[in-house]
Amino acid sequence: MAGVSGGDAGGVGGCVGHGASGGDGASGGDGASSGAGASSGTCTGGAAGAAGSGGSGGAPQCDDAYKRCQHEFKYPAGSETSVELRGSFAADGWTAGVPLAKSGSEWKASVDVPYGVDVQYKFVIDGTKWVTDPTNPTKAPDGQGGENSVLTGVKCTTFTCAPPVMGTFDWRDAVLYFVFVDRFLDGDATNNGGAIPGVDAPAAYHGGDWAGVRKKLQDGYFTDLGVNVLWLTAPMDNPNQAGWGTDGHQYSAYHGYWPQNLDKAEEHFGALADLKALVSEAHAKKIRVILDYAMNHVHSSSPVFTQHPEWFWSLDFGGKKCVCGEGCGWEGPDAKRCWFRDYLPDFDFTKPAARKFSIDNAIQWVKDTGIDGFRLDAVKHIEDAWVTELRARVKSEIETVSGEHFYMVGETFTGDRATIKYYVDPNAMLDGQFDFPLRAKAVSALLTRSAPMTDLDGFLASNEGYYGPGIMSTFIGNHDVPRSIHFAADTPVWGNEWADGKDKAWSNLPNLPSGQSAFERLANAYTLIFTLRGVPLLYYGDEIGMAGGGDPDNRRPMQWTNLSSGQSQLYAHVKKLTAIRAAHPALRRGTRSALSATTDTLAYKMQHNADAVYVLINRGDGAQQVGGVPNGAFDDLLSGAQVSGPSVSVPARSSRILVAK
Ligand SMILES: [Ca+2]
Ligand SMILES: [Ca+2]
Ligand SMILES: [Ca+2]
Repeated sequence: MAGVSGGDAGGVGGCVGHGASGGDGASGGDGASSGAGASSGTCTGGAAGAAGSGGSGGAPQCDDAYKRCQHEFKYPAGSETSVELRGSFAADGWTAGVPLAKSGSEWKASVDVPYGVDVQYKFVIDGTKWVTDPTNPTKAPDGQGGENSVLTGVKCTTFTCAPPVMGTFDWRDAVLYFVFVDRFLDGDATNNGGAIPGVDAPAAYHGGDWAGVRKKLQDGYFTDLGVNVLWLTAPMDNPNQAGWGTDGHQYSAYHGYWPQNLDKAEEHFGALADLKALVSEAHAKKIRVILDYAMNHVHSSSPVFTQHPEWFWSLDFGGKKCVCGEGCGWEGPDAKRCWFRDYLPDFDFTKPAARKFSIDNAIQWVKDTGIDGFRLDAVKHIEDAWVTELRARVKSEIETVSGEHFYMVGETFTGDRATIKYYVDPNAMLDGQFDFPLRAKAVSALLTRSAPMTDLDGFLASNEGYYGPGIMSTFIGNHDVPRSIHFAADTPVWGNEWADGKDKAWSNLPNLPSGQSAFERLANAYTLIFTLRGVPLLYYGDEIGMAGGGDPDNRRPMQWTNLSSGQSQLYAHVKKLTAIRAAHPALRRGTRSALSATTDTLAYKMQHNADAVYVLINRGDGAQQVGGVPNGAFDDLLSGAQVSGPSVSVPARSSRILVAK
């Protein structure tokens, strides 16, 4: 939630306040959302998330259980036409094999295997005949009267980190779509309620609801787009009253970040049964659902605040009003106790009873709805024990029943990677967080063109492995920053990638760019995040480059019709990217290696086991030769063109995703 502008309460937006355009986020009314709190100073410069903060560049760090070593499997070549490896090297390794490639007198494949753990395996010859490894004498019973070959625990000093996998879904395969429920689709006009006095239209409820989301599921919108996880705004009941944002405007609770009755569903979105029906509909289509959960605070009208004021930090703090960014700082020692707005009491989770109440509520939402994960708001504004206790209870009460890993992704709105990384620990805290530093680098290199692509190249090298076994969520836009398309305009509406857009939130609102070029630049940014590891996030409407300034203008009603040609072209590009990503494990689970970078171009290779994919991006306004590609012939999965390395022409403002012919 970022709080940025309005009303979200919190907002805060990360870096925004510093260096960038002002306003910390709090401006808005969400209050909650943002949470972030600007991390001072860290976001403004190019260095901000760069290699600097926190650590050692690209070398990954993780516990042995998450380490993976590369091991080359070989099979002596004979008259067979194919050899495939099957085994316990991966969770799905017995069903999804790795093909070996013939090289002289041997078949070979380099495969990631778990660190220090024995791997049982067989080769499948010509697609039908299962045999042990003739070059490896170590064997074990296969439980079916035969034997498997055994690779004895491989250890290595150069390793990658892989997240834990449980159940039927590997979260590295997720493509996330953020449905801002109130602004998506009105599927049931009977729940729209009346106007709230004092609130202007951009900050009022717009009628969107869970029935509307369900209808789009039924219509196949998400399936067509290639999305397999939905993130829905917070479901808890919020009050029907106005609250002042820091921008001098009154807001409603359309964003869901002012929890009042924590165990009730927000009536503007529907009944609990509607949310359950939505989740069931999604699951039937192999789409997971995660809910936004705002745990930092409640609304002052909430019964829990009335009944248990001792579970909340007092607003009065040494004679000052401890509102974040006002009497108290968004950062520093007061960051966990400050109130996002003076009507949003802040839980004191140093109190075990308060923690238990809140975590009980979060767990109950999971049990009541069958959701698959949480997006957790403003994590750096709450006490760590809340996160660690939630993870422990998710393991014991949810995962033991579902048999599926419950994904938790946090929001810490900052350019400081060390702060973000602090919470990333799939075993004890969060699976991942939103990669704000990567977003900043992508925007400055690909959209505003204020930094050279070599800068992005260096950042990517330092970012790889930085979060260990974490599954970060990569993104270009969200509900706390101006719509991405405006950074991509021929003359960017905002030149600073951390701009919060509050100068164009209520007036002087930006229009949809004409022509194709802005959409082509945004398409390039999507090529980047859909060809890197992580969970790529699409903020609703960004798949068609919707217009919008700062909060709340970045939350306009979803545009369902009358797309411009630029919008249609962008949508088609995103669809291709999700399909290419689904077809190539290298893009979801692979290791990246840099191929070349210039001011306007970037090229890298993604490889996972036998799957190798080459990504070439040209942000320039003319065609460029992109080097570093191997010799040979390639198919471009985006355009269908056939090209040859080592130097490939890439048209203006476009990208190529190549596989060897
Ligand atoms: Ca409605
Ligand atoms: Ca309500
Ligand atoms: Ca707090």
